[in-house]
Amino acid sequence: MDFLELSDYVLAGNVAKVAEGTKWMLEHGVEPLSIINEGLIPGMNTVGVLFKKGDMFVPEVMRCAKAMSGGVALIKPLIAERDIPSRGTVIIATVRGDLHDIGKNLVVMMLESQGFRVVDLGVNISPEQFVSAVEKHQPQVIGMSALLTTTMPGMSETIKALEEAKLRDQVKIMIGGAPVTAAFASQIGADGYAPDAGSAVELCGSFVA
Ligand code: B1M
Repeated sequence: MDFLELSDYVLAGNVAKVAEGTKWMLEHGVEPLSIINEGLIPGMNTVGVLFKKGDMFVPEVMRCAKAMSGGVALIKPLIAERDIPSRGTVIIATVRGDLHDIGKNLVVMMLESQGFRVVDLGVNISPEQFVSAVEKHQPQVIGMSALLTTTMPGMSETIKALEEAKLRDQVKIMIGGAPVTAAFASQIGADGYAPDAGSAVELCGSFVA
């Protein structure tokens, strides 16, 4: 088993082989962080590229993310918190009145696999809940998802609530979801729009660079 093989198993979404390979490497003294950085993450990077190009679809991406998470779960207990490099904290949720979470969950998985700490508030999240979460977790980025045209106004209401709470300047705001556009993002004063999970990771990366 080598890093390339492990990375290929992530790309194939092979949950059992990723777990087996990760265990084998740990038993053979491979440094835990290297397994993540040189084996698991490169596989997920390729998944992100293929998904963005439309060469991979949601169920496959979910399976790859599950395979990767299985490997990470075996390694996490062996690494002290401080050794895990974090690129920053992202609070993410689907806005008030909206229960769609498949796309948002994909964004969460991709962000986590790329080294962000993600606080996922879930679905149907009000502006007030976003404000409390920002006060609590002090994130660098807030991500809002909406799949219904009727819930998109929840995004601008959340931005207004953050302004009123004097928290707007502390965070970058990313929005996404099928009916959302870049024009809407600039209209409501968000910092960016991501059309898919791969782009969301790129956008967050640019925010924290
Ligand atoms: Co609903 N639904 N739905 N639905 N649903 C849509 C969105 C709809 C377009 C279907 C249609 O009519 N053609 C329509 C919305 C119409 C509109 O407003 N324009 C609709 C409707 C009307 C409804 C209900 C009102 C139906 C009813 O009850 N009468 C109801 C509303 C419930 C509510 O939310 N209050 C409803 C319910 C549901 C289900 C519960 C059955 C289910 C959701 C299950 C779940 O999420 N757990 C559901 C589903 C599955 C869909 C469709 C079929 C698929 C959505 C999806 O998951 N796509 C959808 C039709 C469609 O989009 N073709 C539809 C796959 C997912 C990977 O894509 O979410 O776009 P997406 O995410 C992408 C990007 O958008 C982006 O990255 C993701 C990955 O690339 N992205 C972000 C998403 N969030 C992001 C956040 C970011 C960045 C990028 O930064 C923070």
